[in-house]
Amino acid sequence: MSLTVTDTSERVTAPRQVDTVIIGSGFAGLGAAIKLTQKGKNNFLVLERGNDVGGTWRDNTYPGAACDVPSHLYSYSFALNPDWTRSFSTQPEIQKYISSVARKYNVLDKHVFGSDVTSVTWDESTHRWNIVASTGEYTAKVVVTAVGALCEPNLPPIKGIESFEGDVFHSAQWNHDVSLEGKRVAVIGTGASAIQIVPAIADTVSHLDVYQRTAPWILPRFDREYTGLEKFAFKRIPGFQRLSRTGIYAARETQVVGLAKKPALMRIFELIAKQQINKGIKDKSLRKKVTPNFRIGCKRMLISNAYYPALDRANVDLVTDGIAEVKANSIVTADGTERQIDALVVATGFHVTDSPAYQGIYGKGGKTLAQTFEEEGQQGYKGAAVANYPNMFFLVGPNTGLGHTSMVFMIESQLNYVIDALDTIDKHDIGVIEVRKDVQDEYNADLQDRMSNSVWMNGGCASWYLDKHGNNTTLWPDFTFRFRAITRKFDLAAYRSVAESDLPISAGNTVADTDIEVAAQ
Ligand code: N01
Repeated sequence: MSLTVTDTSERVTAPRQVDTVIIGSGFAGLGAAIKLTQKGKNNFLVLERGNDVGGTWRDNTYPGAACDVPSHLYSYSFALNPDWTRSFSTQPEIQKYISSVARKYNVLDKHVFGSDVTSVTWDESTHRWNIVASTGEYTAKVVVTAVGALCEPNLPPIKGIESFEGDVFHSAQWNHDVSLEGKRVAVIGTGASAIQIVPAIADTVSHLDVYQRTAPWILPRFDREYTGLEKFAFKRIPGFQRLSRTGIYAARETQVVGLAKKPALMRIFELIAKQQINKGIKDKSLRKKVTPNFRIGCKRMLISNAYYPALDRANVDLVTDGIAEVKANSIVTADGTERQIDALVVATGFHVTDSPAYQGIYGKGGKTLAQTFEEEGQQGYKGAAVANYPNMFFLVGPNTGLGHTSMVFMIESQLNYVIDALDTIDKHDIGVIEVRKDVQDEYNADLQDRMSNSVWMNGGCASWYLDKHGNNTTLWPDFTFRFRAITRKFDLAAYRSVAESDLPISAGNTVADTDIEVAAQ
């Protein structure tokens, strides 16, 4: 469910000039809008391609969609919600929460909804970013990109998939106009989305084929409704909710020891997950098929109590032979078996290390962020800045992802950093600021060094955590409180900057071929 918000879409003719443009309004972009407003930095806009806030939680409306981090932690620290109905909230409740926060903090009028950003180009003569969106053109001194890692659906290049004549949709673009009742359905993928979809539709469809390429590790989901007494305590007993949040945070943080430092310790989780398999599945050959062959944690650990029992149903088949071809009404696997279907759900994840969003960001010298990441790997500094992309800050940038706890914690850490950066820019009248490449390189060398003992690098799996260079450029390889510590304050010394008044031409002039060499601090 998404709350209706005022549609502030507008079409502008001349470029609209603002201090800051935020792209995207999920947890990160919305958080940035709130923090900027609280700081009195009101000359900003949020360009959001959807018609509501919420980002991935607005888009992922598939049956069974829910968070695998408890909501008392998966929420803003400055907007705790005592009314969560259960420990692991469902998508509608999370979306309702995000919408209510946007209203409470009065930032909806800063949003330009329906604003699909097609290019963001650094103008070396004006020292501003030129932004082209479906709602018009904008210029900004600073751009904060908050597009998220899970926003561009990955459609698999499976032979013949375009010739399928039934209903077909990606998990993040669920078509609610299509009823799956009584239909023969196939789900491709067995990741976090698929294992929520499968049990949610298994008793509605007539038959379900689940196409598994790699078996995931699945742990129990300790989900339950909160009692009236608990909800009363969350609301009325001072500190109770924050204490509960801290307890969840601390318990989850212990996983970092196994994930990032001593993968052998993860065996204990494998034992628990194997019990889960035995509990949920009677058929021994099926148990074997769903048992992963890599160390738990190498790919994201999933949680579900309903997935294995769903696979064990008479009307559900797990198909482990690779898909050779999709035909008009069927899927053919490598062994030649053809299975008839009426509808196809593609739960194959997202473009994470190769997001199309990077193709439209043109930095110094006209190089796209996609090109930079292609050549150098997806590297940044503290997940917030990338050399050659001046006056641009990233939320949920490189190496800020997590496999064990709340992304909102990381987002709030980054918000501290970016808002402090904007304060620093104002305080020192900085016109252009850019992270130093040597500092960025040193930061990444240290990051990959710390990553080297982790389960993600040694767990024996292929995952979207790694880029094509074999580096893990998505995850933070340490305790999250360490990330909080390094992002508490903006570190100007890591950047080159030049004062607005020292720029060769003042912003707003458009003299061609003026190349700014950003002066060393
Ligand atoms: O995507 P995934 P997702 N042919 O990339 C398979 C978050 N999330 O949408 O493992 C056949 O995890 C692929 O197989 P393999 C969470 O961060 C959170 O499920 O690559 N199969 C895999 O099984 C999560 O990590 C929640 O071999 C193909 C699946 O598709 C992220 O979103 C809920 C294929 C993709 O799994 C993404 O999850 C849901 C092909 N060509 C999601 N290509 C919460 O609860 C891919 N696959 C918070």
